[in-house]
Amino acid sequence: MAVFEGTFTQTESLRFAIVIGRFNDLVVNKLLEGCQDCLKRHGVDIDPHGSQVDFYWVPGCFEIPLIARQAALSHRYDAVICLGAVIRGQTPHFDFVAGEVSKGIAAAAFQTGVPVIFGIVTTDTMQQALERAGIKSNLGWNYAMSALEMGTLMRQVNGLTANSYDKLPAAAAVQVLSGDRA
Ligand code: INI
Repeated sequence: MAVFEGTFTQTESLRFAIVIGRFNDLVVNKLLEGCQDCLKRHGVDIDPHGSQVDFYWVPGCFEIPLIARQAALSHRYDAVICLGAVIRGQTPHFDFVAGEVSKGIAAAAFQTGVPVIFGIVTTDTMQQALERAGIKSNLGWNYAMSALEMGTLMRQVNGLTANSYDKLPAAAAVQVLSGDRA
């Protein structure tokens, strides 16, 4: 038998999508900074014109799951990182937005077989959100770590090595990523 664990090394062939909800952009831009900093320090080229990270901007958290699912379905990414902030103090429909984005992100991962990281800060106040986005710690960093860990773990689970996606015929890659292949 074996132990499967994600790693934080050999990241040069990993590919990520980052889906970002603009709403509460003071918080969200700091989460993005933390996320990019972590990826970069682990050897990922975060240049949007490079080959490892694509960025998708959407209006708010409610829109994140749709784009995250489509990005995952494209089979271009090892993991999709969703970043957003839902703050209770500023909206009576906090529960709707927070509920939909969490359900939607979970569904996107299950439906596609691609890790989709829940990088959504949900707090009662703007102060609490800012504390989690850089004043005390920056959860954007943690979300990037989760993406590295899950992306590399998923390659192992699917029996793929560093550059295998590029070597697979497109149809086989689709089957692997959707979990159809034995
Ligand atoms: N979107 C957020 O990302 N965070 C919020 O706190 C928020 N509030 O407060 O309402 C929010 N609303 C916008 C929502 O995500 C959609 O973009 C909008 O309803 C259009 O569909």
